[in-house]
Amino acid sequence: MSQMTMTPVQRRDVLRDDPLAQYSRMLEIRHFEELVNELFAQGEIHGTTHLCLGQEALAVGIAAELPTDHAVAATYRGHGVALALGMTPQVVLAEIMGRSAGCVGGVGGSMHLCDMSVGLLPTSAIIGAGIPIAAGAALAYQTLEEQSVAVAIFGDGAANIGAFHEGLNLAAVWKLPVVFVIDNNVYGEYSRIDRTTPFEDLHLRSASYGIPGVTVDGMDSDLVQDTMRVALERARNGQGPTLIEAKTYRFAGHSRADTAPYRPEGELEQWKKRDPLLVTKQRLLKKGAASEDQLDQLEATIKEELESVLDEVRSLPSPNPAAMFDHIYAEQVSV
Ligand SMILES: Cc1ncc(C[n+]2csc(CCOP(=O)(O)OP(=O)(O)O)c2C)c(N)n1
Ligand SMILES: [Mg+2]
Repeated sequence: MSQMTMTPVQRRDVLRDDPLAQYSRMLEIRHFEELVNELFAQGEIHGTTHLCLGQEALAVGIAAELPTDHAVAATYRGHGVALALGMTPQVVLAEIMGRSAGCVGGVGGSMHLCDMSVGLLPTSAIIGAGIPIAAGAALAYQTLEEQSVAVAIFGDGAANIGAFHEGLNLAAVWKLPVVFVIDNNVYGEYSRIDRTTPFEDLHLRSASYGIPGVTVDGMDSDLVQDTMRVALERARNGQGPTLIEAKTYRFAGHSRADTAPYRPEGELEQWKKRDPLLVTKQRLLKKGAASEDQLDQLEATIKEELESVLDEVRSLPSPNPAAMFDHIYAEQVSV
């Protein structure tokens, strides 16, 4: 059965112990992002978008280990996390293309994805905002004595913002069941990390909060999954938060108009040698899980399926302009 016709919860469950399903989801994310990139270039999508090309293994490694009743706070670079957690390409693309069948009715767009059936809290464009929100979700779990754990996924740039300190400090003091994941993709907007941050090994910051800090190769979904397992176990045992730093790399620019001319020569090429799709494909071949032909066929099928998703989404209606005033709450104060 194709993953694209499954429900979000099924799409999540299928990842757990199935390396081929995980590879397939990584391919889906890669080609989904490439499709979105093309649609922007053709003027079929408006606004902006932030692609996660090259960061597929982090999203899938986290999703493979996390049950659906655990909350995740992610960012505007969130298409991959949303698809990995289980949201369907149909619903995510409909949101990005401004169709009313999108996850928030087509009025939110690329940066505002959400599906509580798989634990995805609304993604946010405010840097670091997800950190205290995840700590808050964890406080709710702790107070209600639930077994769930909250996860905040955010960038290296976010590790320089006040909310990072506040969220980690409070979570550490109250031993909240939360995992903080820094997606260290080397860049914050148009600046390389060495221009904005005194050192690049951001997991070392955990020492300031008295919590474990670990680093993981974010290009390898298996290693990400293993690291998540340990952090989740700790959180469930009442031992509090863990700071995970995943070393990744942003293959595209910051947002759609950015061609990233500021990268040092050869840096992108160097990282591409460790493309997460390549890492996983080589492992699958080595294990004999599939032949090269089968993996190529899988990739071709996913591309075709995404093309039909696009046809389907193109035919869907846009929301009525009045829909932008739905779900907005105001309190009138009389004087
Ligand atoms: C509070 C806040 N300050 C500044 C910005 C502008 N801004 C948008 S993206 C970004 C860079 C964030 O970099 P990082 O956290 O590394 O995430 P990445 O884009 O690499 O995923 C900045 C500063 C913002 N959106 N919110
Ligand atoms: Mg970054």
